[in-house]
Amino acid sequence: MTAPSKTTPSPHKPRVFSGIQPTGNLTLGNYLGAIRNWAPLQKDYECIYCVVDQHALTVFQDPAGLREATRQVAAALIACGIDTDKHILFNQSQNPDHAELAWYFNCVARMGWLNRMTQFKEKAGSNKENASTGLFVYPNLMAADILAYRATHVPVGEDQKQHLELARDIAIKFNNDWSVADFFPVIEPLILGEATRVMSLRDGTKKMSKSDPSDMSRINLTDTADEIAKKIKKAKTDPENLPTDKKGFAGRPEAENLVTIYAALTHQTVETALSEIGGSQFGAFKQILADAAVAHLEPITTEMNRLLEDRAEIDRILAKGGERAKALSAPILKEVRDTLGLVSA
Ligand code: AQP
Repeated sequence: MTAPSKTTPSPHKPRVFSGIQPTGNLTLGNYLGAIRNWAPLQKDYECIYCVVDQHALTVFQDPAGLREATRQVAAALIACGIDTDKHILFNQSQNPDHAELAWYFNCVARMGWLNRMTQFKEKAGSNKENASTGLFVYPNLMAADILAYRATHVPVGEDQKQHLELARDIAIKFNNDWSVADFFPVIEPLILGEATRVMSLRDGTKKMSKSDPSDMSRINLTDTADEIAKKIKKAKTDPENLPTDKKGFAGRPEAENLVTIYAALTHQTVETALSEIGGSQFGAFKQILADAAVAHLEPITTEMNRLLEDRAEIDRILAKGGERAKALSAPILKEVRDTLGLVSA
């Protein structure tokens, strides 16, 4: 977890916001890096969780596939313990305040800031000219998602840290440019757990991603026990046995990734996991890892599938969440318009 800010206490009520894109099957990376940490935060914070379907549109989405993925992600979040009565779960497009605030932030953020975003470079690849402009300004919409609610804490995986720093810069510049100290809070990222950056099963130097063309690169929350076991069995490794301490991971990204996943799934640190499995051959370890992954994920998959039997109920939950989200953001957006000098009723 990143260290809490030592600056003056924020006048804003602690509020959690986080989002996830419905761009395919959720992966073990999404789960260990983000979703698993979301439910426990409900005890101490008011939480707003969002299926960010407008972010997904930054690359082409088949409409039927997008609708289905949105419901699947919502079902996964409920199966992972999000309480939709006490907290808010909705899909982004149900609250147009995000898109409106994102436009204002397009006018606050600087080209140089966005040009530095590594995720854009990775996703646009070598053909930047052909990337959508939405993909370029994605971090501004992400800042708007959070700041439309004046959320103070954002639980994410390591890969989103740079975008959150940009959201902080946008909040600070807005507050300074319009001389409205503390109008937007300075956001704290919450990067929690042992596996903050889960890597591909095929390449330990590449992030596990739901949009990776190879399904063998990731474990999906919808995978069956047999699929999980097969993917782990085929995961890339090296010829050595597992090291007995963390220093032994140098130059062995695949070994580090698999052990980190095992530690996270069994709720222990990498060091304690190594005291159990250090020195083992990959074949034996992979069997232990597959058993741990199946034991952990099977109840979630079963509950997700049960929830998906009633898609109309999922749609109702998302719509109700959207209404509650709008009720929170509407007065903040009104203040934003007034601050900017936009005439409104
Ligand atoms: N490999 C990962 N390890 C740890 N955390 C991860 N997250 C994503 N991948 C990993 C975290 O999951 C949350 C939701 O991510 P997202 O769907 O908004 O977008 P993303 O980060 O771009 O995730 P993907 O899976 O790679 O999606 P695609 O393929 O569509 O781009 C975030 O908190 C993220 O940090």
